[in-house]
Amino acid sequence: MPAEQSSSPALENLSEETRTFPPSAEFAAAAVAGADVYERAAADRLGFWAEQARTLDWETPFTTVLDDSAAPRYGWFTDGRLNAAHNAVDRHVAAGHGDRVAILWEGEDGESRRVTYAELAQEVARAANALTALGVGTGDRVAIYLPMVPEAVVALLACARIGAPHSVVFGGFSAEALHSRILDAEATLVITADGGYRRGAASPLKPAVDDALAKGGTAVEHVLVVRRTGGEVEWTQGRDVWWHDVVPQASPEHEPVWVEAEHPLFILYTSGTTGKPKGIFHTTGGYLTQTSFTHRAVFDLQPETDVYWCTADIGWITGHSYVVYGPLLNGATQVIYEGTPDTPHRGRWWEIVQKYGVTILYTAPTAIRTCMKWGEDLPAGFDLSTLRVLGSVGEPINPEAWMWYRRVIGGDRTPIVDTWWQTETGAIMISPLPGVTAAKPGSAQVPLPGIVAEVLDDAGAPVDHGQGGYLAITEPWPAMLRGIWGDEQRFADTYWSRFPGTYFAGDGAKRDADGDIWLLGRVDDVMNVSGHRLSTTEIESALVSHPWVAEAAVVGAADETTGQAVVAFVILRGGEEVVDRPEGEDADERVVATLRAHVGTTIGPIAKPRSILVVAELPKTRSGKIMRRLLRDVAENRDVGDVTTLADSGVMGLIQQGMAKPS
Ligand code: 6R9
Repeated sequence: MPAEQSSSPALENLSEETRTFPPSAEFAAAAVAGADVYERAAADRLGFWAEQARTLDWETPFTTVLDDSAAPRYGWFTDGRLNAAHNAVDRHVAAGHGDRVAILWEGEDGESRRVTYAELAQEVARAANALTALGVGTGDRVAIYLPMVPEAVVALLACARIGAPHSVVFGGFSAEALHSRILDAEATLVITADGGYRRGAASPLKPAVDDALAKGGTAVEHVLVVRRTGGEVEWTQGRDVWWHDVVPQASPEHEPVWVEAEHPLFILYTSGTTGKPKGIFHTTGGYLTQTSFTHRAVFDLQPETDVYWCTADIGWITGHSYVVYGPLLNGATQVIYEGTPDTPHRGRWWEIVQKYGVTILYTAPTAIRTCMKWGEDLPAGFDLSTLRVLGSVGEPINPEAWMWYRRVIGGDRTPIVDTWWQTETGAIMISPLPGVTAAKPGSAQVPLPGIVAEVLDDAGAPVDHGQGGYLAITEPWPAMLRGIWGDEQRFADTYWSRFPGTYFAGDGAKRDADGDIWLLGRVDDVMNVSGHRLSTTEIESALVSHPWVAEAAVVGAADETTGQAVVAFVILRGGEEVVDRPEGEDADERVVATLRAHVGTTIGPIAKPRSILVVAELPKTRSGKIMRRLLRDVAENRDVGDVTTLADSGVMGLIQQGMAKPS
């Protein structure tokens, strides 16, 4: 098993976990996923996916299910044609559900809006016409940099409606990160807002777009700006256009552009093991098939009665698949909340659950652990009795957090689905099914029907029960990534070379005595902070880009709340050429504050290290490789293990003394 896994939070409880929670008879009897679903999928896997695909509307029905002639660039439902926005919205209006509420939007400042499917259909059609008028054609890329407002959903669907792949950039990313993503995707339009509300204040977004475009080199012709906060914005005549000046005026009639199933739907950038983020790209037919099926089956969705709430931002894959596409494809009613959980008070989420009668809640372990820290009195002050299914995503959920979630939020009655998947997989892959699976705290348990996953040893052989190894997906699946935008070789190298012909996810995993799968965290240099993927290399590059820094090493250290936290070790430059560096008593502290801020502006606030330690040397092997394993030991206050491979074994002593200093 990879050495990296020793610090995984899930490991500690692994051996003892024997608690299981079988579904109640009542829940099981009404469950959306019937008890025979695994059997049916196993008996005819491709037939099962074809059946799921046929729950969508196809302008041209498909006859091919899987095309593996160009593996690993697999194709699904290749000769069919469809449109994502038509399936997510218009179809429900045509079926007589136009009055059903699609979005219950809650602004952080207390403003709220309700959008029905009929209204959403009109908005999307108008926005699609407006995009076309701004020169966006089928196949052109559109960058989206928006807060969590209904227009974000409209923007994604308007792009999908005209077959223009969207590339959403999380609003917490910096101008520099936005610039590199706009360049890589060669986007011609950016959709943004003046700002959004976060932590009780208006937080501007438009200046980052202005700064990104000022860096030059982009193909952007227009910036479409939603007014949310009413804050002052700089305006570039001829380039910038207000949303409210062009969308409401556009015609609500729009014929969707029917695209081939393999037409690109979106690009979404995610951290890889090198500094350069990867543009993961997804296509239409397979992605929609699996997001709609999983959203239905994993959350036991009853569209007529459920009120669903996924707390993810649209800037992440969870927001794409389980705020935009999955729920809307299924005609669900969902809550979208703009702000932070502690504004204006720490009970805000539970107040929202009570206000809207939320029945299904999907969130991340880091949020659950934060609520645990705030205490159970807070949720106890609200009526949470409508909740009937709870979901978790983004990182391993330790059994204690799982138990707390079930007991305090779920009233000791709700099933919990711990869903494992990735930006690359597009949709949920491993998860219990509520009403079918007896849940086990801390384990994602079993591949979904139609998915084939294995835990492999170093040689690529499946491990025995009770053993650990690497998680691999051994058969293609409909929502799989189709590549890394503009870099076919990196696609092949990153995912298909560790075990030739098999998808390697980058996660360590273990099978327990029952054969259930436990996820153990990344085995590469990718950290998982509050469920967000960050690359050690990318943050190291950001630190080294500061003129005071000579060298940097970054590790993900276990953190009670955020899962992992970024801890950086830096060596400062010496010599005369270093200007403006603080000196004297608290020099290190001031250096650290400057460097943290620098990472914030280079990548985004989420990447700011929890701590930065100024050191004289870094532990290196004789071949010059930084030994991050040792730094992680230090960051996690563990005894440093074997240091014999170090070029200079005295280095660790010095670093540990530095760490012990009060900061
Ligand atoms: C959906 C999403 C993917 C990485 C993945 C893994 C970790 C996600 C998990 C989980 C344990 C779960 N991960 N879900 N680990 N249990 N239920 O988070 O996508 O941002 O691409 O991250 O997150 O390490 O490889 P993404």
